Amino acid sequence: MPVFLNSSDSDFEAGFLRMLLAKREDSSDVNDAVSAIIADVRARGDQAVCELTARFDRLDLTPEGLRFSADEVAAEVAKVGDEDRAALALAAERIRAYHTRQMPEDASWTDPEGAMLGWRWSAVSAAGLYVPGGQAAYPSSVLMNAIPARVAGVDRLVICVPTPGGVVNPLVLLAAQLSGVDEIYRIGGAQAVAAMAYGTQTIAPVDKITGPGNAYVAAAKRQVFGRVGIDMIAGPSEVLVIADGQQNPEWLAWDLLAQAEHDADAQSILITTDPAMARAVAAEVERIIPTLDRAAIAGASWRDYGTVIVVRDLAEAAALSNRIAPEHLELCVADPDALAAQCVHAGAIFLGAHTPEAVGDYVSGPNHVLPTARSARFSSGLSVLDFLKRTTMARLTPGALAAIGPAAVRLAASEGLQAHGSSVQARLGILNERPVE
Ligand code: HSO
Ligand code: ZN
Repeated sequence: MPVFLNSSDSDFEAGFLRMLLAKREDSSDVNDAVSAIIADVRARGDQAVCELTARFDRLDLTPEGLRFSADEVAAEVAKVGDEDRAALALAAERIRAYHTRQMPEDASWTDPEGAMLGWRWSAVSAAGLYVPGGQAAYPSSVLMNAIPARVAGVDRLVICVPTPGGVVNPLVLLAAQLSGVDEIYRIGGAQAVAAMAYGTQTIAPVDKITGPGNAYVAAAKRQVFGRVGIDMIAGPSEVLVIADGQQNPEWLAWDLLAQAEHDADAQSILITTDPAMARAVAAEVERIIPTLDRAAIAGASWRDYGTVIVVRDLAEAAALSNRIAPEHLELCVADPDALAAQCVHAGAIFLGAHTPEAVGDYVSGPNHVLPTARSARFSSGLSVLDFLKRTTMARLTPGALAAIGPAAVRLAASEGLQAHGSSVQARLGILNERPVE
């Protein structure tokens, strides 16, 4: 049974906290197995990667066969029908347009002392994208990871996708092609993460690794962090739908189930000001579940983590939403803009009854890699910024050095760092011999 709460009940806070703090992921400890795999790939390179791929993916590869050749990619991509191709192309175009707008600007200015100051953005040189195999291989996620990297200006973009038993998803390869990926390797698991982080004889190392994966991939990303950058470690997906009494209950039920069908650990929450709406949506959810292809998954998610909360007004809904800090927030109310202004901790907000979250998963343009497990309190979804870094810049004129240098000399003395002081003082001494312009 999903949880039903009413904010007017005296035990509401206890029930809400139980829901909020429930742990949805059993964190299986795979750290030791993963460090052994990483050590093996570091020591033996391609040979280790090939052996691990034979063991875990039942696929015998030679080092030369690790990478998809251009002909192999072309042959797979040719299997994609026109409608799928057009849909993926539309998605790619919209995601590219959105992320292009995200590019930050360099800055520089001259302050009153004459110091030119600023910063400059530049892309990481090489990025590696992990794509899960099998059922979790989402072509849309390839676009969502690869396009921001390309837009940011990454020179070399690599994908690793396991192909258990040799089975490939042609749409994944098409998505890679549409995003401008340079190299695609048919490897997965911790061994793929290790190969991208440390490099092998045939796979050059990258600087940043992004993308979702199972417990082994997540543990491997954590372990190679520092050697390379990583994006977030994503947990099970969540949606919070806030609705007034004027919504179509069936639409809202579909929205809740769109999240639930991802994963038995996914969580769908409805907050509404109208008790009748709460009952109607819950009834629709129960009616639809048995009809779903993924009835078992969606049913388990709804049963274990589904939550329906009735509140007195939308201000209360916003306050609860800020405590939940949902990955996805749908505002199905008459004035979504006014409500959005109050909802400050959310990965992505979907405004109004005609903006289902599913449209954001694919084609609206913003990224669908978003902070889960309440991490929207302090972090954001994937963006071009994840593939950029900022270098600060300063250039002083002699006059500027004369104006601010003495304070540096003073601070260097107080920290007992003689050469620091002298490197400034030496310049100031020469300046003092002739008038500063
Ligand atoms: N809702 C998922 C992303 C996704 N949905 C991919 C469908 N395909 C996490 O934001
Ligand atoms: Zn989704």
